[in-house]
Amino acid sequence: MQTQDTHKQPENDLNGSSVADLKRDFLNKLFYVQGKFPALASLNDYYMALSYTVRDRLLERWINTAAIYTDSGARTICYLSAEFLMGPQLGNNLINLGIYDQAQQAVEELGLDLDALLEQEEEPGLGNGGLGRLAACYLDSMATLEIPSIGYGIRYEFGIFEQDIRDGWQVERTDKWLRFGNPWEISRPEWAVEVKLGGHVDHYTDEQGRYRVRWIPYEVVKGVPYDNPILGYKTNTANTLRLWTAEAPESFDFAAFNSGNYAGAVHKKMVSENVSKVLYPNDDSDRGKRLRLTQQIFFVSCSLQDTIRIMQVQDLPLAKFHEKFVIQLNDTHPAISIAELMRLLVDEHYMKWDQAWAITQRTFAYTNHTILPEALERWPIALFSSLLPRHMEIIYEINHHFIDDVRMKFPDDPDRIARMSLIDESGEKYVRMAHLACVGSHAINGVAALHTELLQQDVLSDFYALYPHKFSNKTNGVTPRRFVVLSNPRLTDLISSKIGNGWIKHLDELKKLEAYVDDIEFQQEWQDIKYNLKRDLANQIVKDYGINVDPHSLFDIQAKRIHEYKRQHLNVLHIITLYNRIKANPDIDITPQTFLFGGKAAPGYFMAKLIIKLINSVADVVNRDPDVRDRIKVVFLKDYSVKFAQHVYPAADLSEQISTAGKEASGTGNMKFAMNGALTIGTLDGANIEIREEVGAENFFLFGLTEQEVQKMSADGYSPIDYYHTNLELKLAIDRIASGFFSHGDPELFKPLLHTLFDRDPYFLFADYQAYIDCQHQASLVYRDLERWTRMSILNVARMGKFSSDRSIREYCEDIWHIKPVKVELNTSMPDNL
Ligand code: GFP
Repeated sequence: MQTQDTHKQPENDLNGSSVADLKRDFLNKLFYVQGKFPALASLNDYYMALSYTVRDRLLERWINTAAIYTDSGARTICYLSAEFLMGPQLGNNLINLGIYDQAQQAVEELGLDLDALLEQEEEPGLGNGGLGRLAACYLDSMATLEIPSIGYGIRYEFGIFEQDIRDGWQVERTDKWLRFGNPWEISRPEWAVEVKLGGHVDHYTDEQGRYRVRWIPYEVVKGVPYDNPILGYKTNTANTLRLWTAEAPESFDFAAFNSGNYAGAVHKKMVSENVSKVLYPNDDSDRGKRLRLTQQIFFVSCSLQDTIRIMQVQDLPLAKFHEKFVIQLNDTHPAISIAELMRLLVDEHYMKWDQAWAITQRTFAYTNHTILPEALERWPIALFSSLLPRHMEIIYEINHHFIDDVRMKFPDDPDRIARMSLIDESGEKYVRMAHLACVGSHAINGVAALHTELLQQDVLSDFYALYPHKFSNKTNGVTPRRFVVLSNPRLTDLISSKIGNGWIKHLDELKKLEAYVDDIEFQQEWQDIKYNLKRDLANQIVKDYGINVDPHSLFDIQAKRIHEYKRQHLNVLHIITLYNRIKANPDIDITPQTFLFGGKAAPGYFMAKLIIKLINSVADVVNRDPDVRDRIKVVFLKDYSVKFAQHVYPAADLSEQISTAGKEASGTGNMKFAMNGALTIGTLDGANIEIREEVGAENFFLFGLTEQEVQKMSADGYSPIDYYHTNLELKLAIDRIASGFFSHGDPELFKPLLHTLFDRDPYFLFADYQAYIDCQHQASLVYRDLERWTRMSILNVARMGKFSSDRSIREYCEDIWHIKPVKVELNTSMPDNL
């Protein structure tokens, strides 16, 4: 139960938010929107009725925010992202509106359970992982900080697949998140735009003798916007997330129908709608390249046309585009916008190239999220030219000017020019999207200090040499509203009872908790909360998997996308090592430990899928072996999602952040776990480094090679097999897998995984193995001293202030966007007449 104090209802409400008001409106929505009466109503009807009740209260703020932004012509940040992993909306909106308690009471008085209604929500899984969830956290912070912003993305009909586990393997199922409707969105067909694809380009002189360019497309797709309100916490600001759906300009071809071609009559509709049909999985870069590039130009073009429409509505000249808008590119997926804005300004609005280019560069800013070479997007020239012939010309032109600049600054350096060119000509020709993003933006940032340093020194070092002033670091953050207040109300209430609730908006205030770190009573309450959360998760696990786990055991959790660089298989090697120790000495004294995994593997990423199979195979053996006597348990939590994550972060004791140093750009799960009182076992990678700096080295379980050591080892010639031959426990663990012990005697099953480890071990598992085992051992010993562990846990939470996404957004506002908050008053009420 949330405290009244934490979630006080805001003033000036048009729609009352008393329990009686909410009950009345709820029944009203059930009747007049869902068209149901209680005897026929399903749980989903009740969820919809409550959502519409809440949405009315959002709309009032949304309309007022839009009115003020329109009147003031406020400078606005457009956050362009191919992914927004929003998570369920109802609970978050109740928290941000400050009516959680009233809603809970209202539905209880009607004989319903709020938790059951919250569970009913299908979450919009419009993202793969960290990148999309970061975008969602940033929207929350921008609204909370009263920053005028629009999120632009794609309304995928099918989001990230639902994950099932069959015989230990991942099986993907279509995510039909829209099947029962989405009460939060409002479609705006009147603002639909058209996007051209394919065809050819005409260069000609018009009647007045002016040089003009005309793109004659092969096809046109219509983009229809769906708006979602993004309410800030305890503020009147409600910004917009505008997601585009693809439609055919004409959905039915009468001529084809009349000639008896019934399939042909709807063919175009089908082809067009495919554009926003499905979210592409990460790490699956070879699939559907053409469709993926189409998705990118589709949402980018729709969004930029929309910004121009807004300029027109507000009567602003296009010459001031960069003053009105700053556009943040969330990785390279929207980087094509640089060429598209040029096209719109030059071809469609007849602006001179130089002026358009100056506006473009001043408008865009680019965030890089990875240095993994396979994730740096590039498009084959042939594909690019056939889909976007005009953009290809524009990119050549940009490149031409750019290369002149490089030549001027670095004369006689053809290698540098080849390295930096927007076109990769080393073999088959490609367009390099990261290069386009760097050239066309005025700011470039990484997402944690180490990552930015690596960008500057390595991946983008040539660009850093050319434009040092463009680079800065913006360490990621996460919203404490969703990931503490909503996910962990018990901890929220305990914290607020001691230090007030200012921390929810000013996370630095958590520091005040340090005064209670030695308070025995407070420690006890802290432990009780953690225990109860673990027990709740344990109950869920027994219900879902029939596996009993002991809430007293150390809950060790690794929850994130499955990837070799994230090293879930290193975690497995530790589990097997513990198992081997028990088998060798059944009475060995070990700390009972529960290992939980969650995460999806990209459907085309075989090795990641094999890792899931390995986890489940080891779980099968370990969980059943009577010698283990329940001292270790392993569970793979299927279909990890934002909704489920909200139950997982609060229940963790130990958070696994064990990527190979230098590979994880930042990580944000590491922050969510630590904010909920988990201690981290991790490498010096991404934001782990900064988390450790903040919480103190003594409150963090550090192990493993540093990034520089990894580099050196790689340069000197790393030989994983030597580790295998010299480390007995490692050998034993690997041999167990190789012998078929975990695969019903089949020695072939895990061979591809083992082969990679023996052969190259590109992520240095063998090199880090012993340090990880030792560090795990140390953590398990500390866990036995509950008071010490609790102190560390409290200090972790108390020192997490830096990792609020509010801090990240403030930095973006000050250093890159130059945007100030705009206060929204609730002045505009429903008109009496027109
Ligand atoms: C990527 C990076 C992470 C980073 C997020 C957000 O995540 O290290 O924290 O972006 O910046 F890999 P994924 O989208 O790849 O999960």
